[in-house]
Amino acid sequence: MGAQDNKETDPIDSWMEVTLIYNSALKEIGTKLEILNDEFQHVHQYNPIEHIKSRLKTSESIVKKLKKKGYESTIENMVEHVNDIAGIRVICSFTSDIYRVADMLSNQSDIKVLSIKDYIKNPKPSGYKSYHMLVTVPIFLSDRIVDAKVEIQIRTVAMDFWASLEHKIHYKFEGNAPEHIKKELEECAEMVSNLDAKMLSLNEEVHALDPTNHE
Ligand code: 0O2
Repeated sequence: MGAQDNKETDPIDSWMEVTLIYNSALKEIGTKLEILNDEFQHVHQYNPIEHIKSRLKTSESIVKKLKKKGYESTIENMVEHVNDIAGIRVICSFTSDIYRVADMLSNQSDIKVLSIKDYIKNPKPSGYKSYHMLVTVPIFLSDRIVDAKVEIQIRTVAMDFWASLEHKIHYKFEGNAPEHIKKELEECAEMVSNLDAKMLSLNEEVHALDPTNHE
């Protein structure tokens, strides 16, 4: 988090403050996404977003991540080195919607995009696919403005289905799942990609045949 312009800023120095600011950031981004979805419905008669899930990382998970990265558990290190204290997952119907939502959000003047990881174009070796954006959003407090980091994961319903099961398996076997399970997950990831591509082309075909479509 950083100061904006020349407004006064104090370091975030308590867990209560971290919770307040990151919760506010989740609300800000959540509202932006809902507005974009409503506007899209109004203009194009369909919703690119199926649903949105948001969560604040637990203190235990934050401490675990800091330890893994070799940092002491301080508020300063948390804010500096843990990028997903505030996390939002956006579930879309089609792959094309993912890029549409990402563009619409990153074009907003108060959003700063810090980094993008496109695991759809470059899937992880596990088969994981998702579009990750790390952004900051300004939070207007009574006496200052702070930029809060939010990790946004955007993926299709099918990618989300795969990631949920893979995440469960990963934790169950503490990262050492049997080879045959890993292989089957990779095969499922391939099926997910094929399914997403088929659903997208079907949707495009139906859209092109729609007599009410004037685009
Ligand atoms: P959890 O339990 O979901 O919170 P960073 O974590 O940002 O310091 P990294 O690992 O480069 O560094 O970030 P990346 O690649 O953007 O991944 C962050 C999050 O994406 C993970 O959070 C997961 O939620 C998800 N993710 C990444 N890779 C995989 C994967 O192979 N399978 C599944 N199911 N999810 C994945 P956490 O904190 O690792 O875990």
